[in-house]
Amino acid sequence: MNKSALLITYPVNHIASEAKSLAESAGYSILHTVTQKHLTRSKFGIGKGKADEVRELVKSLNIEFVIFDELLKPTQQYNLARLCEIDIIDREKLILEIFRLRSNTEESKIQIKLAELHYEAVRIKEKVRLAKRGEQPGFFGLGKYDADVHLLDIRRRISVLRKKLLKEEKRKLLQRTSRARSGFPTVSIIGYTSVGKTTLFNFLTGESKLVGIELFTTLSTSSRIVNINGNQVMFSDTVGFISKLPAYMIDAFKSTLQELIFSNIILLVLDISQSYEIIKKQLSSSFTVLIHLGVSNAKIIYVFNKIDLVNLEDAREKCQKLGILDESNSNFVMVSSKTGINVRVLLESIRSKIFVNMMKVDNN
Ligand SMILES: Nc1nc2c(ncn2[C@@H]2O[C@H](COP(=O)(O)OP(=O)(O)OP(=O)(O)O)[C@@H](O)[C@H]2O)c(=O)[nH]1
Ligand SMILES: [Mg+2]
Repeated sequence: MNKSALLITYPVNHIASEAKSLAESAGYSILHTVTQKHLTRSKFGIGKGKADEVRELVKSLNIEFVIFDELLKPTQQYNLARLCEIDIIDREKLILEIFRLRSNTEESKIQIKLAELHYEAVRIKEKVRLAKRGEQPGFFGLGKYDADVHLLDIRRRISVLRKKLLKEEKRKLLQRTSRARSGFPTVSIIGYTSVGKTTLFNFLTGESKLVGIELFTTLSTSSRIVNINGNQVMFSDTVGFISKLPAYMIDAFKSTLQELIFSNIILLVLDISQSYEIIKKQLSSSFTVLIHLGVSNAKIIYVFNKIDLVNLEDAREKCQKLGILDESNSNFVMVSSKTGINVRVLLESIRSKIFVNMMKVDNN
């Protein structure tokens, strides 16, 4: 059974539709959407008048949750929750909920648990801070002593999980080292969630990994070896990106994403059937993560996927606007991972880029 929710988001189409997809991926049904230009006002995130309006809507539509498409400070979240008398799910919590639903490996389960504890710790620290100032006594029904004990417990759990994660990471590092020793060049498929990374991976490797219209279908990396004209190449499918992913969550998924640093080639996949604004935003989200990880631009091939859904003229125009269009450029390919259009061209770009990069290494 889906949980009924009211969505508070920005009055921008692509932002609102992403927020709606995120909410649906986490199992909510949006019964009503309220848009506001500013979602970072100090007391409730939105202004008092709007907050009162939301409170009335929640009552009259019998809504169970408010989804707030921004990162909220603990006090803002608390103030709005108290006003509306229901739970407020901010963007961070929403992403955490999806990740929890999807995590299916030991490593991703530990990572998500750590991220959740971090989220909780920040909120309890705020309770302690307010209690110390004599404000909000009994904040969320807890006294200062209870909050302190709870915080200690969370810190202890975080340290246990960090140790576990370190163990998992060491195991992965060993795997990676043995792979590196096997000497195969590696290609990582990355990009915004739902652009078709796994579909491309399946097409290239003959695998049948789960694909889906919902956001964050894939939550752990998988790798397979493919033969390109007699050359063995290792392909890895990865976790999708999203905008406004909190920095500590990028850290939590670092070991998954670390594959990227070791890759010879990065296929940065974009969905050409989306609007120019969306693609532009997705491109910059993906870049932020790559920069955070220290990946060099020379390794990137831009893959514009879902070309079967658009006409070529429109596709070219979008790429031109993005400043990426240069079809003689081997850094850029339009494909359909569903029908296989141009996948051969992509493979040839990969092969030649690996070769060129290897020559560069030899010459240095
Ligand atoms: N028409 C069309 N649909 C595609 C293409 N590639 C992927 N899709 C669809 O797009 C949706 C998302 O595909 P996935 O492969 O799961 O996307 P992903 O990038 O792996 O997504 P996450 O794992 O959530 O990050 C699915 O419904 C696919 O069937 C394509 O080339 N053409
Ligand atoms: Mg996937």
